[in-house]
Formats: sequence, C-alpha cells, structure tokens
Amino acid sequence: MSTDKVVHYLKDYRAPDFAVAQIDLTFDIEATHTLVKSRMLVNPVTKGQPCVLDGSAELVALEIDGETLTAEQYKLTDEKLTIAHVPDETFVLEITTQLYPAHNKSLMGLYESNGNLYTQNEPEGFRKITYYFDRPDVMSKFTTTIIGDKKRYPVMLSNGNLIASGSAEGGRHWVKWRDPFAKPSYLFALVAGQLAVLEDTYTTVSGKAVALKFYTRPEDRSKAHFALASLKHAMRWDETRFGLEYDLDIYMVVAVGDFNMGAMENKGLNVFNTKYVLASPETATDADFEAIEGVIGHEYFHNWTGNRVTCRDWFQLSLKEGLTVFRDQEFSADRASRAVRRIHNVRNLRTFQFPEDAGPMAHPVRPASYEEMNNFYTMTVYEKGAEVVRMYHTLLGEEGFQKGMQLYFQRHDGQAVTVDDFRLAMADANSRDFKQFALWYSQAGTPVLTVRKHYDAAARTLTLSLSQCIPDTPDMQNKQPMMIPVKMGLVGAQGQPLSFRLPESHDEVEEAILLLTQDKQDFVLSDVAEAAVPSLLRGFSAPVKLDYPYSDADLALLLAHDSDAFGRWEAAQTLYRRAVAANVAALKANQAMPEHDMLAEAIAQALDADLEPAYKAVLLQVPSEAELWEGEPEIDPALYVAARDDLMGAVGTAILPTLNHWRSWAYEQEQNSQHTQPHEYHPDLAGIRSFLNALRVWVVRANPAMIAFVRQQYDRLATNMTHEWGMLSAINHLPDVDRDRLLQQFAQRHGNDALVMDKYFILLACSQRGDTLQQVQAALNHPAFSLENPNKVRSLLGTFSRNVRHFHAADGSGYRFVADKILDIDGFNPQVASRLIQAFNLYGKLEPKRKTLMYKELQRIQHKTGLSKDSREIVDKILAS
Ligand code: B3K
Ligand code: ZN
Repeated sequence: MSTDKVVHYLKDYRAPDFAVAQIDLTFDIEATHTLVKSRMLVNPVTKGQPCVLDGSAELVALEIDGETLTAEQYKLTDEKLTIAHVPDETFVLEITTQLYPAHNKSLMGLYESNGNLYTQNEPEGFRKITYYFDRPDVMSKFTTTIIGDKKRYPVMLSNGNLIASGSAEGGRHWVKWRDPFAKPSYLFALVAGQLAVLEDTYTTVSGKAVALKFYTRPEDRSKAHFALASLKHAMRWDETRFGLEYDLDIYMVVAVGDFNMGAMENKGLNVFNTKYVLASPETATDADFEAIEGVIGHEYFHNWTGNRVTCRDWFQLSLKEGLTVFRDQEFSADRASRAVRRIHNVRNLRTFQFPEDAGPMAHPVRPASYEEMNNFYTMTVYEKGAEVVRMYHTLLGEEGFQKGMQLYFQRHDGQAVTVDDFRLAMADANSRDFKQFALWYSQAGTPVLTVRKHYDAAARTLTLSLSQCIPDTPDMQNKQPMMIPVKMGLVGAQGQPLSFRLPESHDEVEEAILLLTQDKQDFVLSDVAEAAVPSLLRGFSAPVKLDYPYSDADLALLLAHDSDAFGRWEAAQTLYRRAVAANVAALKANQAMPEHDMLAEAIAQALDADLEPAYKAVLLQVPSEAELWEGEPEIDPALYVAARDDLMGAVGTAILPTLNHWRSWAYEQEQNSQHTQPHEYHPDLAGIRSFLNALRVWVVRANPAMIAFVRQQYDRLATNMTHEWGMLSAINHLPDVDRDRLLQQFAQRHGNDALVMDKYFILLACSQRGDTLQQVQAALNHPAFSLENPNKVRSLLGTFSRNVRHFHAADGSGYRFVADKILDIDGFNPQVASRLIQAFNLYGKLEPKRKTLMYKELQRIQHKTGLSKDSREIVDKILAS
C-alpha cells in the first residue's frame, strides 16, 4: 500500500489567494498532439502569497507579463506548479502545455474517441489540460480559440457564443468562442471532429430565440430527435415551474460513445453519453426514452442550479446535484405518472443509497473529507441529496419552496456557495428556523423512525408516539436528533379515510405532516372515529426506515384502500419483505417454505383494481436482495436469492390465471394502440408495456414452458425494443437452448449498434443460469466488447457484480473474476475501476466463508503496485469495515 495518502477536509477550506479576471485559451490541434496556450489575467487577492496552480500536463512554456520564467523561479511536482514570487498587482500569466489526447484512456481532461476530441473536466480534469486554480470557487470569463485541420476537425466547439472564425494555412481553420458568464474550470468544454448536427430553435418566454444543436456521428443523427424534443420540454418546464429562462444564444449537446458518466452540464456545451441521446423505438426501450428525457432535463436544469450558482468547494457537491436531481424528478413527474415516478425514485434509493449509507463508504450528503473527489459522486450526494431538497418542499409547500428558490438566486447568482446558503435562503424567504435541518447535511446513516399507536375510544383520541434513532457510521457516533417530516393519514376498517384534528387546531383534516424534532415525541390526534390504521410517511416524506407493527391484515387494508398511491405500494413491499423473511427463516431451519396465500390474494386483487398499468407494474416488483438482507449481521446471499425466487414462484403459480388474464389484456391494448401510434414512445403506451413486461417475467417464472410462446411471438414483436427486451429478460434465466439462440440472433442483428450491444451484455451478465460466469468470460472476447469503453464495462462487469447469485458464488469465482478485471482497468481508468470495487462493499457484513474469499481478492487489489488513489480509497475503507 502506498503511503502518500492526502485527505482533503471540509474544515480546512480557505478562500482562494488569487482571482482570474479573464482566461483566453488557444488549442492548436495537430495529428499526434495538441498544444494549449493559456493566457490569464490574475489578481492577487491576498498579496505576498506564492502562486500555486494545479496541473499535471507536460509544461512547454511559462511567462509572467511577457517574461519567460527561469527554472529557479518555479517548482513543478506531479500535481502542482508553484511560482514563489508573483507581482502584487494584476499580472498576465501565460502557460503552454502539450497534450496527447489519443493516449488518454482515463477519459478525463482532453481525450480522443473515434478520432474526435472531447473534454471532461468535472471535478478535476481541467488540470490535465493546463495549470490553473482548478477549484470551483475560482470563476473566470473564458474565450477559446481552436485551430485544426478542416477535414479532420470540421466541427470545433466550446462554451458560449461563436464570435469569429476563419481559414488558416495548410488546410486548417480556426474558431473563437466566448462565454460571457464567469464560470469555474470544471464547466469548460471543447469538442472537435467530424460530427453531424440536428438543429432547431427555441423561443424563450421573453421572446429570445435560442439555437439548439445536437451533434452526433452522421449515422446517429436520426436518433437524436427525441432528445431534442425533450430539451424543448425541459426549457419550457423550467420557465413555467421555476421561472427560469435560458441565458445564451445557443445550446449544444454532443453525444460521445466513450464517456465515464451519463452526461456533463458544461456551460452551453453539454457532453452526453450516447446512451442518453440516441433512441429509436427499434433500439431503445421505453425506459431508455424516459431516462433520456430525465438526463436531458437534468443537465439543462444545471444551467441555473450548478452553473449560474455553483459550488464553493467539492464538499458542497449536493448543492447542485441534490437540487438538480430533485428538479429532474419533478420534471419527469410533471410529464407523466407522478406516483409511479416517485416509486421508482424510492426503490432506487433503497436499493443503492440505503446500503451505501450502512456500509464502508457511508458519508453525509455534505461529506466532511475525501481522498479522491470522483469517489463522491454517490447515491448519497445525488439521491439522498434530492430527498433532502424534497423535504424543504414538503415543509414549505410549492409556493414557499419557490420563494426560497427566488431568494437563493437573488442572493447568489454568479457566486460559488454552500449548502448552508441554500438552507438560509429557504429559511429566510419563509421566516422559518432551519438550524436543526442542517443535520441532514452533516450526519450520515439512514434514520430509523419508530411509530407506536394508542387509541382511546372514550376520548376519541389517537396518539402516535414517534421516536428516531440515527445509526452509527464509520465516520461518526452518537448523533443528534434530526428534523423529520412525517406525512400521514388514517384509514378506517372499511378502507375509508378518517378525519382528525391536530393538537391545538380546530380544523378537521384527512392528511397532515407531523414534524418530529426530538428523540421522542407524542402527537395526540383528536376526533378520531375509530382505532384506524395509520398510513405513515406518505409519498416517502423523509428518507428514513419505518418501524411500525402493522399486522398482515393492516397491510392488506392499506394495499387495497390507502388514498396515497405510495402508501399502497409500500404496503405491498412490506408484505413481500415479510414473505421473503419467512422463506429465509424456513431455509435456515431446513423447513419447507410457506405458501403465501394471503399475499398472493392481495396482489391478485390489486391487479384487478382500477389502477393505471404502470402502477400495476411497480406493484409486481419484489424488493431487491439488498433491501431484503438489510440489517442481517452475517449475510448468506444465496439464501436471499433462493427465498426471493421461491416467493415469486409460489405467488406466480397461485395467481397464474390472473397474471395470464392481464398479460393478454396488456398485449391487446398495446397492439390495438399501435395502429394509431406505431411504435412511438408515449407515456400511456410505455405504462402498458411496462405492465406487460412485468407480467412476462412472472408468467415465465411460474411456467417455463412459456418460452415456446415467446419464441412464437418473438419475430413479430422484435421490431420494438421494449418488447424485445421484455421477452428476452423473461426467458433469460432458463437453461433452454432457445434462450441462447434468441440471444445470439439478437447480437447478430444489432452487432453494429453499440448501445443495443450493451443490452446484450447486460442480459448475459444478469442471467441466473448456471453457466453465466462462463458466458460473461467468453463475452470479454466478443468483437463488440472493450474494457476501455465504460458503457461496456458497466453493462457486462457492472451488471455481473450485481448478479447476487453469481457474484457471490460460494467458491469465490465471481469475486476473483471481478477483481481480475478491476486490476486490469485500474491501470488506465481509475474512475471506472473504483466504481466496480464498490461491488465488494458487503464485505464486512458477509457470512465468514464468503468474507474470507472476498478478503483475499480485496487484499490482492490493495497490494497492486501503482494502484490508483481512486481505488485505494475505496479498498482501504472496505477492508476497514
Ligand atoms: N456533473 C456531472 C457529473 C460529473 C461526474 C464526475 N465524476 C453530471 C451531472 O451530475 O449532471
Ligand atoms: Zn448533475
């Protein structure tokens, strides 16, 4: 293990010593390298300080006020350039660096993909391009000149507006871009190469025309229409719901197939993973279309929440990410199926963020320290961060929340600020005290909310006793009570909503928010007609775990009657969780697993109820293994796979006629509507297809002979990717040779489409078949696979590492395989490698045998010479758990 570990702490924050009034960049692109000249107007803020710049690129020249610095006048280390003495007044600093984009496989800084050049600078990629104060609180106005060969780089883009262009000698040309808004270096972007463009115009609410341009490979251009339409919806939505208008004359989106993440909100020039731009009904599922709309919205919304107001330092990342996720969630919810969207968000949070918050990487929404910032683009910062923003909204209502947003922009437009500034804007705009609310940013761990009920029939009062407990995490013990909004209602024995009065209120209400601020608090509700079943945490009003002693009958009542759609779904989830727990107990005791008739009946009834198809689809989701083993001290993952699988088999068999009935219904509905809207994505159709696909999985699980039926339907339906995906997913676990044949056929047909091939690799890697590891190993040699492409790694290896049955194989083969690949990838793309290591987060909670096997692999990673700091931070934390 190397010892040069540097930990960055929030408490050490110091304002920058220098400001940069203006930065002019020139990129001179040659065939083998790119020369970057940076000319900066630097103002010393604190006089007499050494000038310390971040950077690691090859330094070619260094001048201050036109004078070249001698070797004695500066010091260059691996990561810093220090100039001990600089003028006390504004000076011009000129730096020339030379880059080799074709050799940059980390996909940070300037890199080549498919012959074109792209940048990715958040959080600290800019320092790979030039030496700079590479921190978000140094904001400057950028101009960018790009010079390159006309044929090889016909398109040359950067942030802001194009202000000049022209021809140069030797078949070259140049362009000059100016971004009028001061921005941090992480928002700088450059793209150059052969790209086709899809164009449109958007007129803002105040009548300004904005040119919209989507750049893709020429053969992909026709697949960018949906993303373009999504952008226009997002622009309109932000004007309507948040009163926010776009601020430049042009908005560009560039799609690239080699990208470490989903997309990047660079000012005026978003760079996107192709996965979130390109779609046609033949190649993208409805879920892909929805993800595109969400991510296009997300990056667009960053223009105000992230770009106009940015982060003071990277500890504040959730200031822009939590808020922007909240905004994209609301955008999607306003577009269609609010309840179903909310359920998807909560399921995502529970499957990925809750385990993170209970594992070795647990950290608060505003982390207190980090070694490698890239490791902190987490579910906690993004998704829990969004829940924290949602709680302001729950506490203040839409109007109060928007008042808070307005004050936030009034105070901080053009600044780099903190989550406290956001919290104060919310508080001050509404005359509220949100001091205690700050704990949501500083305390990690998922709080447990315990609720007990006491009904006094004579007094007609119902007392809810609420208490909270915040678990210890590796970074902190003995935590303070938080401010928890608990939205609730009461359901009577006949399923009717019951009214009640809150303490000290005369109003009769059917829903209220109880605000828990202490360890324990009683809320006495009066005028309550009967004992009632409480419907708690409606809409998932706080990111907590609920402990309430519901009987199975209570849950069946809530599932059938709760007026809150989330509450109904939640009741089904609790019933599933209990059923799996009962199966696990039976397996442990070597007994036969129970029948689950009552659950089967409740699910069948819900399927027959008058509910939208998309909602019925989510009712059919059994909680993920990660949710099911939560709290278990020595996890045997195989038990949970078996218990969950058996539950689906038992319930599916018991209600097969109902499942089949709805499957035919959904199929017919979908086919009939195809006549009017052939293949197009449409939320209503998507809802029906998601229901159909959920049913397909259950039906094939209960009756594997259905594969014959799928085979029959396949060719006719395979013109639509949602069908194709649904059918293949349903049969993907069967040992049948037909499964292999259909998958092969799929791979052959779509061999040239990188995004569809990602789906092929996902199917291979998530299969429950016995030969999955062999198939995944073989796929490493597939011509469409490459370890250097993050989408491929995520599809094949990321998916395999979440395949509970095979990753946790009892002989350790899954762990060994993934560790081998991590070691390969870490050498050139640390960011992707360190993500993959997090598959081992369960280490500290595993049963002894698997724990020993995992230990061996983690040790192997930890001891690799030259292991990246990204991977080392994660592996050290896991081994310490
Ligand atoms: N802000 C980028 C994420 C950058 C991640 C760097 N590892 C995309 C987004 O959240 O919108
Ligand atoms: Zn974001």
